[in-house]
Amino acid sequence: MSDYAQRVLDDLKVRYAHEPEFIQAATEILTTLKPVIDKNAEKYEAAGLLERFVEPERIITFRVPWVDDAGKVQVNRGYRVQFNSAIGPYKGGLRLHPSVNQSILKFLGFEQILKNSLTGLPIGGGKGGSDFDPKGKSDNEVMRFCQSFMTELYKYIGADVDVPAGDIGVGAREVGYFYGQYKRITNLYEGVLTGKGLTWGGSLGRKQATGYGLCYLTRAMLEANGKQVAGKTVVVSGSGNVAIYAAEKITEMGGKVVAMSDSNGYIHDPNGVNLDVIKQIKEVERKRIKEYVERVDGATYTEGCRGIWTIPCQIALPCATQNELNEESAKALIANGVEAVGEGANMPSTIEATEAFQKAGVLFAPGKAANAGGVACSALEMTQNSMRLSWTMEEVDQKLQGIMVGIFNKVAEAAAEYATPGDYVAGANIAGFLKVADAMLAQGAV
Ligand code: NDP
Ligand code: 2IT
Repeated sequence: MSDYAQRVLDDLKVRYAHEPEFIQAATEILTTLKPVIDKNAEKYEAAGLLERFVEPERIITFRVPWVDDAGKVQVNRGYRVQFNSAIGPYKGGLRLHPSVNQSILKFLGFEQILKNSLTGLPIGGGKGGSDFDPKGKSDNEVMRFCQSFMTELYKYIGADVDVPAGDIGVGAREVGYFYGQYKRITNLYEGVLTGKGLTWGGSLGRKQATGYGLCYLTRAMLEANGKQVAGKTVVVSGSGNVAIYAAEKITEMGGKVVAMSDSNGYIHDPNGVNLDVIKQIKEVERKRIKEYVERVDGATYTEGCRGIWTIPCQIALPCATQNELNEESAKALIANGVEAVGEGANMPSTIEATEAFQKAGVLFAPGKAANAGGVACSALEMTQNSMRLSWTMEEVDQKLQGIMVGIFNKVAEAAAEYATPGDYVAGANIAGFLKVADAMLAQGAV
């Protein structure tokens, strides 16, 4: 690694030793940026560019009190990490999951800066959320939590300031409650959130965009390497928003999805997963994936998530959460002949797993490139809100396909120019970084 990047990373590791996910993301990013940092070391160092790049512009943390159905007051912690606004207003999702803390939101916000840059659209990087667990809560409890969360967050966001969206635990229902409360407090009907419902400013295609985009990019990667999706066996982890629409599109492309999971376990259906059943269980009934085997003959359920990676497949699409795929899982996939990995989740592969894939010659599309379709479509929603019109599904999908293929090309070119051809991890970090670095330098020491 360049001396400059190494020093910044060493310093970061001491200062934020208690933030392992953030350090993991920063280590991967700073290590792979070496060629561009070496090339511009003097200029970057004089401008304190990396020291600024790794430090969020602002972190807001706040108390979220809400009343449960029994009349008791509960308290959660709320956060918004406004990481970088060099190329546009802060943009990124809100996560509701008991594991949420500052380290996880800083890693997600940091990744988001580069991801948003790769889309080619004018959006900066941010992320937020709370350690609130929506599981097992009534609709009214979720609404009261969301209203309380927004009663604090509204002060810091706006259509041209910071535009949150969904992530784990936040879908159309939660975005609706957030939006209603924002509008009520500010009296503004503006595109302050994306992933809105179709009757109140949402974009067609946003629900599908992350999963579909993942498949468009994975297909582009396969084709650039003389391979194809059709006829391949596919394993998709997770069964949430990203996983469901990744499974839908990859099936449409001729792949056969044989396994999906949730945080309790995974189902294996050698006949090909029936997505209508998955959607009914997960989107409509909000139940556990093990229900699937009660409804579909020939499928089996196994407790625990990691075992899903022992199922033979040629395409693996991890779409659940960070670090869900470790070195042991990577080795199992490689031994079973995996050809391509497309990360639908953010940082689902550990650094060791990523290295194992790359060493074995597996085509590997990192999350910040592969799952950028969601935020790209969010930016299209922002555009439609500003123009006060809505595009058709076909228009949005066309644009999404163009953006994903464009991202793959940018990433492949940056890999070939600065790193190693086919190293899409380095390519994504470098291509994303150069645009942000340029903007930061032009805007002075801010
Ligand atoms: P959802 O909440 O819709 O689904 C999450 C899925 O992952 C569920 O199946 C969930 O299982 C599983 N999961 C969550 N946490 C864990 C865990 N700790 N261990 C095992 N499984 C877990 O979220 P999304 O589909 O929106 O998000 C999935 C991933 O994609 C995340 O990494 C997110 O950051 C990323 N992403 C999302 C985008 C979007 O537009 N929504 C855009 C880009 C990336 P269970 O139901 O049991 O909790
Ligand atoms: O990780 C992500 O890119 C998202 N959760 C989507 C963010 C967005 O603003 O649409």
